[in-house]
Amino acid sequence: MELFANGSTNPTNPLTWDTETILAAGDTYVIVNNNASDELKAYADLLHGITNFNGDDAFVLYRITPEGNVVQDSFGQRGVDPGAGWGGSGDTYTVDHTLVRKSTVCQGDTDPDDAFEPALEYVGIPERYLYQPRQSYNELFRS
Ligand SMILES: [Ca+2]
Ligand SMILES: [Ca+2]
Repeated sequence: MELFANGSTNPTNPLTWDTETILAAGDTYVIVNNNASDELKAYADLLHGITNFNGDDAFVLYRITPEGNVVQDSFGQRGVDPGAGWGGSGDTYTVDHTLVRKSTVCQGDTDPDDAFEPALEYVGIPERYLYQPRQSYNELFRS
């Protein structure tokens, strides 16, 4: 997985899992920033700096094959600085919001270089759920 910060085409903070790392169907994998609160870290499968995201950065998830890296999913538009973030105002704005893939989306965005409109593939968690106590984290991450 690679992070493309602030419109860059050069990846930073790459994350590589062990060979044959497989996510079970229906499972989730939570990556939390090293500087997050202990409460949030408690939900992490992994602590990593690839989460240095503040709204205007792109992610690309690859499957590594002998023939090269194959894009499996992406978020944002690689090489494009959207200003503060993508999606304008509203719950799917990529700044200070939690976005969850729509249940109707059954495959990844395998073109990291085309235009990105988060509302097409994501549902935004309303801002009122930010900065809530543990109960809300449970609702968001474990339900
Ligand atoms: Ca950024
Ligand atoms: Ca795309």
